[in-house]
Amino acid sequence: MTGVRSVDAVVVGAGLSGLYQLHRLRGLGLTTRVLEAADGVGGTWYWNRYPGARCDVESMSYSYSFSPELEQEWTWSEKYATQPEILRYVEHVADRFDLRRDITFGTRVTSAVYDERSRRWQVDTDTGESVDTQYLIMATGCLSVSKAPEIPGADRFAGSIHHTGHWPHEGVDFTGLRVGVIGTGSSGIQSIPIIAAQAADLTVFQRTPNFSMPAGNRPLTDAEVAERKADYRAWRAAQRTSHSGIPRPLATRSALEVSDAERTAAYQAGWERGDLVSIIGAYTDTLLDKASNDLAAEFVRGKIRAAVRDPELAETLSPRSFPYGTKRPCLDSGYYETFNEPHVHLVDLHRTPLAEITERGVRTSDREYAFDTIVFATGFDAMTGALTAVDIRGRGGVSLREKWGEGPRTYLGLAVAGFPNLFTITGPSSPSVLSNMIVSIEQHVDWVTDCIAHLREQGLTEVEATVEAEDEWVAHVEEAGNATLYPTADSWYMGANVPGKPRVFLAYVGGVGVYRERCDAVAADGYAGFRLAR
Ligand code: FAD
Ligand code: N01
Repeated sequence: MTGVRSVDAVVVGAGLSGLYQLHRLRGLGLTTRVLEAADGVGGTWYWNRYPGARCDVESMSYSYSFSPELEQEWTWSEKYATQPEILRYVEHVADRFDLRRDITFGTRVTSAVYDERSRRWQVDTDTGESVDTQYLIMATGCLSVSKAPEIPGADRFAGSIHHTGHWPHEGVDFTGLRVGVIGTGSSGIQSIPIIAAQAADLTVFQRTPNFSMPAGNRPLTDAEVAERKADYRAWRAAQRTSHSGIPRPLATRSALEVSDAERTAAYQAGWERGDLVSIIGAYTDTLLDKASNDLAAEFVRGKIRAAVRDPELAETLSPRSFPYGTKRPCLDSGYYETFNEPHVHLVDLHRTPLAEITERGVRTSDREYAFDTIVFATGFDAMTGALTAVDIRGRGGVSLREKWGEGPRTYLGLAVAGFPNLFTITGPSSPSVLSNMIVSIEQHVDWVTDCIAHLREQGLTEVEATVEAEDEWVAHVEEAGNATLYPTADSWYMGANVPGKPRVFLAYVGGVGVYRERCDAVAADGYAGFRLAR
């Protein structure tokens, strides 16, 4: 469709964020249009269809809380649901709340320009459709712009190349093929055991080994589901005030205070529980104190040595270059054991770096490997990539890309000075990727909706973060991050995975409960740190 239409709000993205935002804005009576590049809803769960893709926050917690009816109706089948099940859930939500009629699919937003006179955004797309809107809400995702390995030659490879972040809908059959996988983050670690089970020969190219633990995935029992459903409201309330959006008793002691036997037992219990924060959260200082962290890291390295028969291979798979948890830990199903298979090979890119993709396969500094198929499990331009991919221009025609040239600057990860009536859902410098994201998504969407309701009630037309509030928030986020071990790792949290990206800690470590209190206080104080105009 071409031509310009006028609405109260444009939401970019129809993942978990965009769908809930649409639902809430409809509730306010705003005319809203969602623009989505994909041909369907789901965002992450639409695009990441690689084998083994699952959530790593338990399904009964990684789901919307806004509708008690929805949470009673839907029944998750496994501790960690598969991508197809999560996508079915998101599609169910879209249908149940009749969301699709306000979504334009197959449409990528290319630019958004603020007109200071009319106080409205003009949003342009790659289909020629333009939309004129008062509010622009970027629900574009923290992990939605995939990145390839930075080597030449992908276009001359005679076989097929697939990126985990935009996997073919029809799936990929690896049976009998020679397969190369580049990347050992969560996507690589989830997919490698399944690819190995099909492929004739699998070579994994590892630049940095990662810490992973068994997910302990299993079907949920009827009794477990019933118990959680009976108590869901209290559980949701606990999620909202917790640190990571995953309620758990808080550790009270340092790992350095307890005996070796006690500490090993605590790590072992965490290992057996198989969740992302079970070892990190065992002691107060895992992410604060290198000596404490080393104990957790060594525990996991011991597990790798126990799982992998060849000691040299086990050592190559053992992370030593960053503290445990400062790159997102992974949950797996048989990852380390896969390397005991005779047809599975590991290439250490620190010893022999990648050079190029050739017509036949992959060349490292010492030899060429021939493949039928190559998988890029090489991750994303996280947190800022989807926002800077759009040419967003605020007051005075200033571009967001330029403003963020040395790293993102936001107020609360929700708003940007110089960009009135623009909101970012789980934007940079909010807890976002350090949390159970659906908890953070709902909190942001609720806050934005309440803010817009306030503006309308008060007859206000413009809301904009002040430079002072933004500066203060950026400094606070940096200071909080610097008190932890996170900045010591070359992680995507630090922008370190994308060459040339400024090295800035991209999330807020304060925790979702503390952060929510801060956002609520800002609203209660008449939107302190924002300039509101009539
Ligand atoms: P997304 O799901 O990324 O949706 C953004 C949408 O915006 C996409 O559909 C995209 O196509 C669209 N879009 C972007 N730019 C444009 C544009 N310019 N024009 C039009 N459309 C655009 N988090 C957890 O908390 N727990 C988990 O277990 C978990 N598992 C994950 C597994 C994988 C494989 C990945 C990649 C991420 C995972 N995450 C997890 C993080 C996950 O991204 C979030 O939990 C959540 O799904 C994000 O929802 P969203 O709507 O904010 O963003
Ligand atoms: O991406 P990653 P991902 N040459 O960036 C390597 C979420 N998620 O898609 O570590 C060689 O983690 C790179 O090496 P290095 C979750 O938040 C969740 O796996 O940079 N190698 C790394 O090994 C996760 O953290 C789940 O040295 C290159 C890998 O590719 C986030 O999404 C599942 C390279 C990329 O790992 C991203 O995960 C999947 C190059 N040029 C994703 N470039 C769950 O389990 C990159 N690499 C829920």
